[in-house]
Amino acid sequence: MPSSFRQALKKALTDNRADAFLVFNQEGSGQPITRYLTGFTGSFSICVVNQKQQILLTAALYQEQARHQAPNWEVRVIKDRSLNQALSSIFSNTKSKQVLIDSQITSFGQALLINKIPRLQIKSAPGLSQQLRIPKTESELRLLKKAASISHKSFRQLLPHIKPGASEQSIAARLEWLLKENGADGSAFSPIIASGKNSALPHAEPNTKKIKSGEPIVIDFGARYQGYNADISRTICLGQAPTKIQEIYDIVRTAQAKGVAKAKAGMTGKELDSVCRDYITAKGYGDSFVHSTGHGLGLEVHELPTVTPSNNNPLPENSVVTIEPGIYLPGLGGVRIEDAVVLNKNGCYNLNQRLPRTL
Ligand SMILES: [Mn+2]
Repeated sequence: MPSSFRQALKKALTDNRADAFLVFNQEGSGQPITRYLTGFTGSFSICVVNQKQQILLTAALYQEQARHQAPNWEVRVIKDRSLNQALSSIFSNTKSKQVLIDSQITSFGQALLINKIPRLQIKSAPGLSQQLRIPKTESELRLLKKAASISHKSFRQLLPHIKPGASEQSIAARLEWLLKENGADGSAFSPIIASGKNSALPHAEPNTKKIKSGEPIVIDFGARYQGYNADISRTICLGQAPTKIQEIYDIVRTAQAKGVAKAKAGMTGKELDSVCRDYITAKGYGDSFVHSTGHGLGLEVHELPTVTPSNNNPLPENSVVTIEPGIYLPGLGGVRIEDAVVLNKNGCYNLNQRLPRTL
């Protein structure tokens, strides 16, 4: 756990008048924060952090892995799968304890389990585990850069295989294979290969449709490397693009470049969103830009901070956000261009600068 994070967590405990922070990692939502805190990558654990101790509870099958990956944590094995007993043993003294959880990643069942333990009281800090991870450390940035470079290489190798007659699905499959072949843990998410009319759906799922010449193809993909994700979109076209597609392409391309040029730490999410949105609106396509400009990127593909019209908070230094305006014309097609940038006081560093943006 980075020392900056430990300090922020201790402050959160004090601010919330809580004795301990508790994270359930059970098939999903608590995994990124567990990995961040401890290094443990398994799919079942509970972390308990208080001002003095850090305890990692896990199942017997994970004990070796947990001791290896989380050497600074006191690893305890949950016997007989009794979570209740395991938690009770940690909070065994008679004094009542205030336990801080992040309600966005704690299930109702998990909260009930805490509730069943006498003397434990729940305090909730929704989103805390993402908020504390917003500023990225040097080593996190290195992993994000590596995820980006694997993605770039894979995209370049994919291009010769995007030809008329190839199905969206087969291109998606090849891309996932390339990412792994080039050293990724895997795909950050199922790649979007959306051609023709499908490209007008921002979150289209690749299907058996075959690619044709003269269609826009939105490719949204990324590698995951040591847990850290890339998230990149490019729009390409085989042969001559129709006039309308070329027109919206140029608008999105300019809006995206403006966003990257203006992005810096200290501006609010709303301000950065408006850089792209106002330009697209001025060009007459405001209603066709149907999503937010961007989102945080790290151990999760979508995390805080958000680049949305509703985020009035300043974007912190060393936060990583995507800038991904798009225009979608139902029945015709869509265009999206997406890079992820690291924000600093004077501007930003574009993690995906090296991947060309041409239709
Ligand atoms: Mn994205």
